[in-house]
Amino acid sequence: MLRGMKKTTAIILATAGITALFTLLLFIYLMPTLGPRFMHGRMANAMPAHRMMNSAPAFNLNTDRERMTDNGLFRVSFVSELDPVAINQMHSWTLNVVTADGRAVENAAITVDGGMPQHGHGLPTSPQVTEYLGDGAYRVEGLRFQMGGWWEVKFDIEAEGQTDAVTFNLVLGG
Ligand SMILES: [Cu+2]
Repeated sequence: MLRGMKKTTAIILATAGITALFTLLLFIYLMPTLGPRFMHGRMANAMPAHRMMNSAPAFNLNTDRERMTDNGLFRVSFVSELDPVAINQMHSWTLNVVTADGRAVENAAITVDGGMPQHGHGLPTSPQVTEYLGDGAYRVEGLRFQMGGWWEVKFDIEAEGQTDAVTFNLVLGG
């Protein structure tokens, strides 16, 4: 009876130990994926690994400020009122939209989206195109980036009965 209980206890302890070990290993394994999503606010300036990820994307990003839209309909460029773009400052961009052959795109309906792909969060503000300035130029207000690292800013552009999108990459310090 006593020996039986000891054996049961030993089995329970062994099972608990192995479970704990596997949970720990799984946690360590998933940390690079889950960490930034749940803890990046606190970790942003504390963890060297996170800072490294922020400042040096592991692959070459296209950070051109003039790009073709995904389906090649429009050529889009932007000029930031705040240049170089710095964190924690609300500012505006001027977006220029022309057709593939260089003709100004008038009165397009443009929406703005974006975020940090490595952190799984979007923009902290809701930037809007507030004014058509003429000659294919649009005023984008309300841009702000709250931390350094890789940001995407996406524009959906609807004009002349067609829709296309363009994504700009920014790598911000800080
Ligand atoms: Cu972030």
